[in-house]
Amino acid sequence: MLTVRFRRSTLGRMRLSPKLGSMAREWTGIQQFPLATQTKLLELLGKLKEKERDSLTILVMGKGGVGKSSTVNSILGERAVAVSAFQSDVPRPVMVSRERSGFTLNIIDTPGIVEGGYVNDQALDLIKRFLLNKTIDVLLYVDRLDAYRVDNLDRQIVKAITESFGKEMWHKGVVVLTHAQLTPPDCLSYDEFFARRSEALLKVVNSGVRFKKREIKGHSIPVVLVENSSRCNKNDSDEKILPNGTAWIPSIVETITKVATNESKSILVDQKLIDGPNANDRGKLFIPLILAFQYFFVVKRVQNWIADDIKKEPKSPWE
Ligand SMILES: Nc1nc2c(ncn2[C@@H]2O[C@H](COP(=O)(O)OP(=O)(O)OP(=O)(O)O)[C@@H](O)[C@H]2O)c(=O)[nH]1
Ligand SMILES: [Mg+2]
Repeated sequence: MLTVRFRRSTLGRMRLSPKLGSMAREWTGIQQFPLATQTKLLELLGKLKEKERDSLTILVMGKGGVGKSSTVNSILGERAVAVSAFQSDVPRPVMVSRERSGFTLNIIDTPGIVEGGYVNDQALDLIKRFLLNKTIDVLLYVDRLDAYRVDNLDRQIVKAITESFGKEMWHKGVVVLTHAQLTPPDCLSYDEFFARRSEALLKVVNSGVRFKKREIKGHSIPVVLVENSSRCNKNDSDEKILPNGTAWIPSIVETITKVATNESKSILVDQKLIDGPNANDRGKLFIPLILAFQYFFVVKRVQNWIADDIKKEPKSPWE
């Protein structure tokens, strides 16, 4: 493995990640977690290494302000990316790389692709260019748990992600719901509320991706809960827990490792993928149809008119 060491005082301990050619700082944030969480995370990293995975690249996408950057920071255990309650000034993607015992974790945080009720094509283009030639192992599609409605805009975002990176990206997808420390409305139990919110959102995701029923049955997208607030409740081991008692950091990391190692291939974002399927051949499928249309509606009609004209023409006396 290519290893470049720098003086700790200036850059911290960094390694050159061979896959992405980027610098990875030592993942010190992991030590900020309570011991129980650290143990579970190291166990999961061990499982990945058993499967000969020495790196993971996670792409984080979603609407503006839903908690994408906060989730990145929570998983890393440090304030690696900027969090803001208000729209950031220079929205651009950022990749954070951390290294731990030969394992590199890359997380790509992106700006919200929906602002003011529209899918922001400029933000999407920027993300596409940033991802060029990177391989994505997991897509975290982030939204909030404490939203009671889904609408066409949700479908539009999913459609935009699918059009940019292909349907297969969703086989590497995890739906993440932030603001998970809530008291459900209408006397619903927490688990009931979570189930209903996930069902509604997954329905929109599946229709935005245009998954067929068979595809949904064979491969449902997992939904995980996140509470980024520092006021998140904790268990006896000091781990941040959800209202249903689950320690959510080990839980989201476990889901991420499962999806990263599922039967679907990771997604290489190359120019061909960005241009869309057969960009040059687009429309070729319609050529026979257009020719048939021309034959029956143009050529045939003109021929009939000529035949009619010939019939109508007064016969010459010498015929
Ligand atoms: N209570 C609570 N607040 C959260 C949670 N996640 C994020 N926030 C807050 O929501 C605001 C937006 O969070 P960000 O993490 O910056 O959201 P983002 O999706 O990265 O936003 P953009 O990058 O601007 O699209 C901040 O004020 C966060 O503190 C959460 O799980 N619970
Ligand atoms: Mg952000």
